[in-house]
Amino acid sequence: MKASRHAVAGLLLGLCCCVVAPCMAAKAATSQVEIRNFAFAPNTMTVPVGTRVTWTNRDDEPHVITSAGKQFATSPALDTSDTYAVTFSKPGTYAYYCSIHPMMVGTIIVQ
Ligand SMILES: [Cu+2]
Repeated sequence: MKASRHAVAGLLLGLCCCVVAPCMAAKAATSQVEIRNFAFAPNTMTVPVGTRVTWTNRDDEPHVITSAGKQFATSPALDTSDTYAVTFSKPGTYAYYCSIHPMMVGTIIVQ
């Protein structure tokens, strides 16, 4: 009985490794930027290549994520609690701003 229990436990562990590990390996890194009080937080962020960055608008005003160098597509106007995500697959420095409030600027450094 004891041996078979171990066998079952081993089987379950084996299953977990097979099922979970590839899933985790395939999952890209993610990072969050909050838009709060007319500012991006964090204002400058360094992430590894392949990271999916998600902006979330915590203000009551709409904001638009616009790439300063047209390196990624402009977001739609984000209402409160709306999100916009960009996956950065090439190294570089990605400056962006809010096209409604151009004094709102931020930078994603991908390396
Ligand atoms: Cu704005």
